[in-house]
Amino acid sequence: MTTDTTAKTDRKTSVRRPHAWIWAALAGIVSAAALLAVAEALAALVARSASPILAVGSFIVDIVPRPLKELAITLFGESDKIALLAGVGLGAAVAAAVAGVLEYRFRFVGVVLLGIGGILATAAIVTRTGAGALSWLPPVAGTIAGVLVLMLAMVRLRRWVAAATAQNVEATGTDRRHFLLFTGLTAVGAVVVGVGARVLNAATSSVAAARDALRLPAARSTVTVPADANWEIDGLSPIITPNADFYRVDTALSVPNVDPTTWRLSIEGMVDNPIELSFDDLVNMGLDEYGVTLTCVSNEVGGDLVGNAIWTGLPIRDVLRMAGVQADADMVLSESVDGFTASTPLSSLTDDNLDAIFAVAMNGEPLPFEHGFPVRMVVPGLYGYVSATKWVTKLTVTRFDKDEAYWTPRGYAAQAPIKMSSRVDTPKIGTPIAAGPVVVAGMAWAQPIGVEKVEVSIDNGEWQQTQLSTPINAQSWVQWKFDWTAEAGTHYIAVRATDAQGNVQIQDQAPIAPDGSSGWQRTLVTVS
Ligand SMILES: Nc1nc2c(c(=O)[nH]1)N[C@H]1C(S)=C(S)[C@@H](COP(=O)(O)O)O[C@H]1N2
Ligand SMILES: [Mo]
Repeated sequence: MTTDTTAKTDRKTSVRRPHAWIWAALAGIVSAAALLAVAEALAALVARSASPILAVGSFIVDIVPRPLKELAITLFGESDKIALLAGVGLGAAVAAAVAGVLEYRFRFVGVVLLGIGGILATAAIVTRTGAGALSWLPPVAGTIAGVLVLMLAMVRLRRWVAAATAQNVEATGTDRRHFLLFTGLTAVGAVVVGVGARVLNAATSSVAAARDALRLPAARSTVTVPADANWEIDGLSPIITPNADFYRVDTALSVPNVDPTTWRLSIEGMVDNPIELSFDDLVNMGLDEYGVTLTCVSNEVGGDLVGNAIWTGLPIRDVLRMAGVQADADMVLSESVDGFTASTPLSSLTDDNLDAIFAVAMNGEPLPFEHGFPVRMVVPGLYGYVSATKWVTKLTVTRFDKDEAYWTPRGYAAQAPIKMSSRVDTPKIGTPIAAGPVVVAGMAWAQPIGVEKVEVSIDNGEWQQTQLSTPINAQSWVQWKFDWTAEAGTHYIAVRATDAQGNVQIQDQAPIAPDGSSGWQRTLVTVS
């Protein structure tokens, strides 16, 4: 009975003090959310590319050292971009929480921190290639909004704490409500406005309509895919990679939106007459089809960063000829709208026997946005990072000793021909197979020479010839298959290719950096 009374009295006179630090951290996060939401909303209205999260993410993409980038790709694979954006978001949330706590403890310190964050985001936005004249506006307005939210939230939090400290029951309740209502409504508003603006920004791109409406002149010549170029074998890659399955590798966090009606290609540098071409100028030079296998330098032996397509386009040498290339040039630096650059040997672009092209269509449809709409380069025999510039807008004719491309200072070779390779597609490692007849099959490529033969070796036994599908051309990969009688147990299947000049695929294992992986794939299969 006595204890009960005491408890009742206690409840009446003691007001619980809020966990001020937690609420301050939350206020910090809500302020950052307000900052981003206002910036996204203004970006959607006045400067589409001025998104703070994307700009900071892109800035990080450009500065992270190679080992970290490789680790990210190993860990997250093709989701590396989403992982990066999530990381940027998490980092921003933690920093904002710290700013909130500091603001509560030391007035204005959090505000200054938030302001610095806003200035950094503004810097990341205005320094990006293609930033418009108004691109500073969204992050600056966002920062002002964020600072206001933080200060207003702090006023309410301090009132709540003061009322609780004074043990004023009524005031504590009111002030708590005011704080929670303010931060809660701001948080909900920020999420609705921010997400809405980003979705709107992405969905209202008029470029999608422009791509749908695009009518390309018919190709003057087409690539004939031989009847037995493609075997349909379970697990074996098709000889033509559908666009939807084609690997994608680039540094772009948001896919560039390039309107073909305003797109221009300029040819400058060591040329007699610098020229500028519109999309119509380019396609009216005449289009033809070319079958070319594209390969990424980041492809490990046995990996899938490789694909084959029929590209519609025109030779780059025809455009270079119009500009008149000067004699002592030896490199072409191609640049995309988002600032990515590739250094391609001039000779690879001017060779009459090698069709380096500006491509405008991929497997019969205008280039997908992810693959470079409206125009990209495709150069047979060179890794993508030194040749296959997507969203290309500028070629600078120059010299290797004068200019360097995006990946060169980041640990990759300035020149990088594709290394011949072969891989096993089926059976897949880890998939148990039944004893008896088994079709072992895969892909091999040796651009631009062509694959002559592919051999397999079972359990380190002698090399045995496989059958090749009829090649589309020397620039395209081929399928190979081998009829194997599998006995129960675990087995190693090794594969190697030989090109039409008699060169055997390099056996020495090399990592992807600096100029592409090498080695013979050896896959382990379990037969039961
Ligand atoms: N603008 C731009 N073009 C680019 C890149 C890039 O990061 N930006 N990456 C290159 C690399 S490394 C490769 S392997 C190919 C991949 O082309 P895909 O994504 O169409 O397969 O594009 C090349 N072109
Ligand atoms: Mo690549």
